Amino acid sequence: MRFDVITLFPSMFEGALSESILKIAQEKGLVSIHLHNLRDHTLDPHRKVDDRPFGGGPGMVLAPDPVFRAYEAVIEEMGGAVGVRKVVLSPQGRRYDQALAREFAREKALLLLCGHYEGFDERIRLGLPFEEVSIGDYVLTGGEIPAMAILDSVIRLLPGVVGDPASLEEESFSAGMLDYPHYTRPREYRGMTVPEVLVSGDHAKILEWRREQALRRTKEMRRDLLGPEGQGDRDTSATQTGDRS
Ligand code: 9D3
Repeated sequence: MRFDVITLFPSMFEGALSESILKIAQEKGLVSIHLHNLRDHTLDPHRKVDDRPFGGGPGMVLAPDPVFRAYEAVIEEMGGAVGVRKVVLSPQGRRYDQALAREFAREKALLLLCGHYEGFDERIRLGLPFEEVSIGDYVLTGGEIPAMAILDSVIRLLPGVVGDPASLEEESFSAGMLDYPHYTRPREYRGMTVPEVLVSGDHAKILEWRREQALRRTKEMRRDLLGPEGQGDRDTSATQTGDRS
């Protein structure tokens, strides 16, 4: 899959892309990631990309011309707009979630546009075919970190990227639930012991325990994930958090 990112800060991506899974996915040739500096698409001799808002007010607005030019140049480099999902990172956007990550992972290519200002000139929204996506209701300084979150979550879903396909399978099986508790050696640590069932060798029992623990945690921390059916009776006695052995 091909990923293109238009940003004022391409170097913000370099660390994230040169480590771990994202690095290996590129080395394996499963993905290619192309960073484009918005400033390279200005005609202005001062390479200016923003300006003061008409009507007054705080902050600067991303001007339309650099964005239209960058969009046209990048789409041309990508061999045309067909099969390219075009996403602008914006606080006003549709909330990003795992379902949207799976949707993006089915595309041939993804073009991400990052802003780093109070806002985009409205003509960008009106004249270019981007869908707006937000990663949640908190204020960041720009779209770069959201774009990295999208790159990471989409790339790990691509076939061959995550070493053991069983982990993706287990993930889709347990979708909409929090994870069960994990333990590794030693069997006792600072007075806290590993639950007996996990070392029992009884795989049916282990499966049952994990399912029950995942449900308990989900009810405790994220009732919303269980949907309207899970909203009913609220059992507060089940709290296990912080308990020792
Ligand atoms: C005062 C109005 N603010 C909108 C909520 C202005 C504003 C704040 C932050 C305008 C741009 C930004 C920069 N943020 C993003 O570009 C952004 C973002 C975010 O801040 N949170 C979650 N997802 C995203 S996607 C892009």
